[in-house]
Amino acid sequence: GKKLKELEVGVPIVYGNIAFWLGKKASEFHSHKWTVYVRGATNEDLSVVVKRVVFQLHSSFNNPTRVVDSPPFELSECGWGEFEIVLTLHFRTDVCDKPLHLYHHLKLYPEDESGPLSTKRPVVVESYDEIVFAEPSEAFFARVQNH
Ligand code: SLL
Repeated sequence: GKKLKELEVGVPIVYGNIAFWLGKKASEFHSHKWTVYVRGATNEDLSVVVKRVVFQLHSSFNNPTRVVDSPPFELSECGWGEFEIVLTLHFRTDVCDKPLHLYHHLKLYPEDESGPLSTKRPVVVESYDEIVFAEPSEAFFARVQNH
């Protein structure tokens, strides 16, 4: 399709994790419940650009490659350890053919200064970024404008 050569579209995103310690319900291998996610930084609907997010987990999980095909683009699990998660964003056909890899270090354990462990105070770690699409297709540009 036709491209709009002079333009670019920037999509602000936030990605990261929230983790709760399970307290009395904690067991050796399931001490925390966590969710890893990517979303629009000001809560815009990411499905305007993203069609699929693949979360690559540590090999100690069953089926460590998790595919999410609709928003919210997030994944929840129980575990005990921290590791790097690769989030691969696949874009809608008229947006971009090339997938984008984001790297997030899952954090479960709070820093020492933050006081005693609590099931009520989650650990949250987030990164902000902007995905910039140069020379957007007309169809894509029309869609973001109408959104
Ligand atoms: C570590 N390098 O040694 C890391 C690996 C792996 C965490 C952490 C699996 C949970 C389950 C899980 O939490 N793996 O077995 O269901 O700290």
